[in-house]
Amino acid sequence: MGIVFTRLFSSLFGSKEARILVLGLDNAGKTTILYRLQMGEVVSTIPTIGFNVETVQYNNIKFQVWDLGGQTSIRPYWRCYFPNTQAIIYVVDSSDTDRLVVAKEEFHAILEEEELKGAVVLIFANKQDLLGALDDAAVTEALELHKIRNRQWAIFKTSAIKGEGLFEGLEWLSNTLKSGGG
Ligand SMILES: Nc1nc2c(ncn2[C@@H]2O[C@H](COP(=O)(O)OP(=O)(O)OP(=O)(O)O)[C@@H](O)[C@H]2O)c(=O)[nH]1
Ligand SMILES: [Mg+2]
Repeated sequence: MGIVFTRLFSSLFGSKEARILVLGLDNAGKTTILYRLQMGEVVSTIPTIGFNVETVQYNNIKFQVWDLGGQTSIRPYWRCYFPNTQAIIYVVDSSDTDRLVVAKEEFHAILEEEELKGAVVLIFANKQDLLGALDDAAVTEALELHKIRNRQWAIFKTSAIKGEGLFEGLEWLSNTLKSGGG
């Protein structure tokens, strides 16, 4: 009843809510991205043990953004957050070429998850400001994004430090979610 009412209310007033998970290996820049989106500032971060959650309003969508810790030992807990997720933002450190294989494996494991079947996927090729960072085409190749089936996805080059590319990604996400994806 509560949910039905909320949906009706949202559709009348044109605003929508979306639950977004931000995933990726440790040090990818997830927490930096969350606070850049939420406050428009670079905050100094420490590795996340557990999660941060903030609301980001954009384009008439209220994004509830869950930023989960990416260390190897805490990745198994990601799945506790999977139910009712409309979108995944998968963050890659584009300069960490040694770990792109691990990033790819974790990414494809996420895509296999039954509970995330309907979620749209936005990939951020982050840390573009660093020398030697791979561009979006190279990250697409490394993550084998061409293997994605039956799902809406997009990749954007970002620098959380410079604040570049993040809102372009949110723009895509809001348009995709409005048109029924997720
Ligand atoms: N140069 C550069 N550094 C970045 C960028 N984004 C994040 N960082 C830095 O990368 C480090 C890790 O960033 P976090 O946001 O804490 O990474 P995380 O993905 O949340 O890591 P976990 O919480 O351990 O999963 C910090 O020193 C950030 O300042 C970026 O776009 N460019
Ligand atoms: Mg973090």
